[in-house]
Amino acid sequence: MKKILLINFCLAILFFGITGCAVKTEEETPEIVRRQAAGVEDELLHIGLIQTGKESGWRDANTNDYLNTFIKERGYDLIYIDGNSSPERQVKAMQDLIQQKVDYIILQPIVETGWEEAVNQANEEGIPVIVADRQIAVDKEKYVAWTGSDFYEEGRKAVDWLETYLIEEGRQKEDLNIVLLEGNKGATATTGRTSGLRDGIKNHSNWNIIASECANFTQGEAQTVMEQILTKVYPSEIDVVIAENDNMMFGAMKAMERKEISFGPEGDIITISFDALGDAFSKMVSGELHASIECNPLLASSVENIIQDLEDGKQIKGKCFYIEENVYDYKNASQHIKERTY
Ligand code: GYE
Repeated sequence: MKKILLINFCLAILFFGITGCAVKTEEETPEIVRRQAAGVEDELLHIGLIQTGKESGWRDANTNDYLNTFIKERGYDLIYIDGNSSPERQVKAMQDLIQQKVDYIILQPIVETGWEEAVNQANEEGIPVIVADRQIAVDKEKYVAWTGSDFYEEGRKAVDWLETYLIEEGRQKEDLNIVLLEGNKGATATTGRTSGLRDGIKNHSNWNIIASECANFTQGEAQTVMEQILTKVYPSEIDVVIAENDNMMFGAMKAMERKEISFGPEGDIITISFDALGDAFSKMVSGELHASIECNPLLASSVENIIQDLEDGKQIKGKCFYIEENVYDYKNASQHIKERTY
C-alpha cells in the first residue's frame, strides 16, 4: 500500500526559524494531515535509508540494526543506500529516493551542510524525512524529527571521567599533555564531542592539547595520523590520547605499539575513546584502554516509533529524541562486556 502523506509542515516551514537539536526541546510538531494514497502497489511501507558509509564498527552495528528492524516480515521494504563517505553521493541518494516515491526517508548525514535543496524537494513531494545520528543544518520544520546522541555531553563525560581518574590517582596537579584524534569535519559527532572536550579541558589550566588532528573516524587513517604525530612529539611528552571513536583509538594503539610505547591502565599513556564497542570492552578488560564513552548505535527502534506514530496519524511530541548512554572504563568493563552485542 503506497501511503502518501501530505504534511502541513511544508506550510509551517514558513513560520518557524532555523534551530537544530542543540537544545533539548519539548515543543510539538505540527499536525500531520494524511491524504489518500495515489497508487496502491503492495502492503509494505517503502523506506529509503541513506547511510554515511562503513567507516567504523559503530556504523556496522547501526546499519545492521536498521537491516534487522525494517524487514519485509515486519511490513517494510528498506532501500539501503551506502553514502560511501561522500556527502555529494548522499544528496544524490536523496534525490533518487524522491524519484522512487518512497514513503519515508531516513537520513543519516555525513555532514550537516548541503541538505537544503534536497530536503526542500522531499517536502515538495510530501515525503517525510527523519534524521538520525548526526544532524542537518536546515530549518528544523523541514524534517519530522531527529534521533541520536548528545555528542557535546559525550565530550563532557570524557573530561569528567579523566578528572575523577586523576584525582583517584593523586595526579590532578600534574601538567597533562593531550593528543586528540577527531572525526570527519562538519559532522555533528565531531563538532559536539570536540567542543564538549575543549570546553571541559579549558577549565584546567594545567591541561594542554598538544596535537589535534582529523582522522575521519577510521582506524587506518588514525594509525597514519598517530604515526605522524609520533615523528614530531616525544612519547614521553604525551600523557593522554583521546580519540573521538574506538576505531581511531585502535589505529592509534597500533601506531604506539609499533614504537613500543606503552599505553592503557597497564601502561604510561591514558587512553579514552567513544562508542564503547565490544572490541573496546575487550581492550578495557585487557588493560589497554582506560575508558570508552558510550554512543548507542541502535537507533532503528526510535526511528520506527516515529514512523509508526506518523502512520497512526499521531502528533510527534518533540523534535529531538536523545538516546540514553553510559560511561564504561577498565574497572567496570568486565561486568558489562557480555551485554554488548556489537
Ligand atoms: O561515533 C563513529 C562513527 O556519528 C555517532 O560516526 C556517529 C559516529 C561514531 O563512524 O564511530
